[in-house]
Amino acid sequence: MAADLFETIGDARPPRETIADGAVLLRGFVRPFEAELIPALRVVVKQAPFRHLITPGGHRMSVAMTNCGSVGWVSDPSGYRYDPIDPDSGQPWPEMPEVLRRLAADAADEAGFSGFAPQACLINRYIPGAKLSLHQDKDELDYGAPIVSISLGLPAVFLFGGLKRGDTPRRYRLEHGDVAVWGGPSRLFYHGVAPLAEGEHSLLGRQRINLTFRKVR
Ligand code: MD3
Ligand code: FE
Repeated sequence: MAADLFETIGDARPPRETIADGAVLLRGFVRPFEAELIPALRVVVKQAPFRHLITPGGHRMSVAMTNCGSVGWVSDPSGYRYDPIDPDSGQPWPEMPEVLRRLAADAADEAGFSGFAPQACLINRYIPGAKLSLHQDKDELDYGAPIVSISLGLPAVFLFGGLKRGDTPRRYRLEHGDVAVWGGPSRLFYHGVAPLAEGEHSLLGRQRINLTFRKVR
């Protein structure tokens, strides 16, 4: 019987799992495309290198960031914003590679959000010890659109809370190739990433890369 397939094989990672209303995990969704994805990322990062942003509170983030697309997310002591210009280069952010745009739209479609057309792709780089504290993503104007995230490289523990900062987060392990789509009621849930464990990934080495695709306006 089809419903028994995972138990029979003993696979604890079903390919599609709804973890909250509007939040869907698509495990391994981009694995078949890693050979196109990683070179496309290298092109972006060469043009707009990773940097450690400063929060409005004056703290240097342990996660290093860059962007591609027509706008990019930036933080500095004056606040958070989406900016069409990379403040480090004074130039527009690199274009969003077609393979990324397509995979994000396909993943959104698979999760029930058709026609997803993101303007921004925020690229986060974690080395062992780096973490992302619990936060909400609310710098976008359209909460009706989902956020699509792609995880590459070392695995991480993703913390998924609720609408209130105090809601105890659930923990999910995100591995290389996993995609998550966060829309509907879960769009404004608090979330974060636990400090990255030490490790070495066969393609990406001692790091985890996370891409988040956002419809900003
Ligand atoms: C749940 N990034 O860049 S991606 C971020 O792994 C961010 O680097 C994390 O949170 C990372 O803002 C998590 C998964 C994610 C992204 C957006 C969400 C989960 C979300 C928005 C609402 C709820
Ligand atoms: Fe976030």
